[in-house]
Amino acid sequence: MPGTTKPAILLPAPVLPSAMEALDGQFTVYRLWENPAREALACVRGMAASTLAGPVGAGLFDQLPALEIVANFGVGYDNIDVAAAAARGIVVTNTPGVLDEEVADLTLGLLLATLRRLPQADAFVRAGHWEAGGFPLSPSLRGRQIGILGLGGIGKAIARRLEGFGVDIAYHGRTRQPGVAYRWHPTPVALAQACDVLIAIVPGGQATRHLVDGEVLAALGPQGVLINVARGSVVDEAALIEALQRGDILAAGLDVFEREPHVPQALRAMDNVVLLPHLGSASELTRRAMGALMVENLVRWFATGTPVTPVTPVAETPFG
Ligand code: NAP
Ligand code: 8YV
Repeated sequence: MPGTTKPAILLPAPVLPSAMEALDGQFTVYRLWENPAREALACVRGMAASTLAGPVGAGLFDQLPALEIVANFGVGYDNIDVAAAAARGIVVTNTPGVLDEEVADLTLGLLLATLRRLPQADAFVRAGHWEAGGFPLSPSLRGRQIGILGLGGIGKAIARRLEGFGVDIAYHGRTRQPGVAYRWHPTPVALAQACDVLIAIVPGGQATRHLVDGEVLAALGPQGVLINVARGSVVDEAALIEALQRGDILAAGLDVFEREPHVPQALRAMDNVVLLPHLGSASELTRRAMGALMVENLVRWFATGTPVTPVTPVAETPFG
């Protein structure tokens, strides 16, 4: 909503220093961890959220009667109850696009690391085992059929890279996309049946919870590799552990987990998985770009009433 005084915003948790600096320059910033007074919260009109800061929903909205906008640090916004926000006329924004290439780079790195067993090979050299003999031959990317579960901004950036690797690409989304040459499969199971690498890059939330379940993993088959760079909630982690233990699939590369930062001991003990601590967008360059877009959404909202990248409709008459 346009205004002349410095709007008050709330930070539930610390953000990137560059974003913090920008926010401090533009707004009166209340830091939740410094326990601001209830009267201060009553005048909060904006909020900077992130998956790292915990869920944002009705409970918090009830304490912030003047809230107009929640600007998320991240393209995924399953940390925010968008229905509760919309019901109150609160706009939610995210950071799409600026991280597509970075997350796609990481995904290809994770795929190759998983197939060619790069972390295991690194550990082998460090442990001095090379002196005693060569590292065992690995599985290969050659000749594989890749299934992308969620051919959105990031999925397409992954597919562009995979084209350069000369592998077959197919995808599943709720609808077949016009003008896309890759083969579409109507269900995750059908995609998994047609592929031996499945890359999950759909949004998180209830609609995609356990989209990759035991049935999908069984369909992927004993040479199958699962790469999850979406959200932990998208994969049934217990079913995945069983599938890996039974040899229903060959290996997995996981950037995200159901209860981050907790990673089940069963996964940590396995030799056929590569585990990353949610690194998809985590380069200095890309995190700065995400922070700048998050701040720009807040700035534009308060200056013009039109944020840059809203995920919920902007109300005609903003709340507050
Ligand atoms: P996007 O452009 O919105 O693309 C999402 C894709 O998922 C769309 O193609 C959509 O196709 C498909 N989809 C949505 N709901 C689906 C459902 N219920 N079943 C099947 N397909 C569904 O999003 P994006 O920018 O590519 O990001 C995707 C997600 O990646 C984010 O939401 C986030 O959770 C995750 N992510 C992870 C990291 C990381 O660090 N690991 C970094 C960035 C993003 P249809 O609409 O046709 O179904
Ligand atoms: C970040 C992400 O890890 O954009 C997303 O959806 O998962 C990642 O880029 C996350 O946003 C950090 O809060």
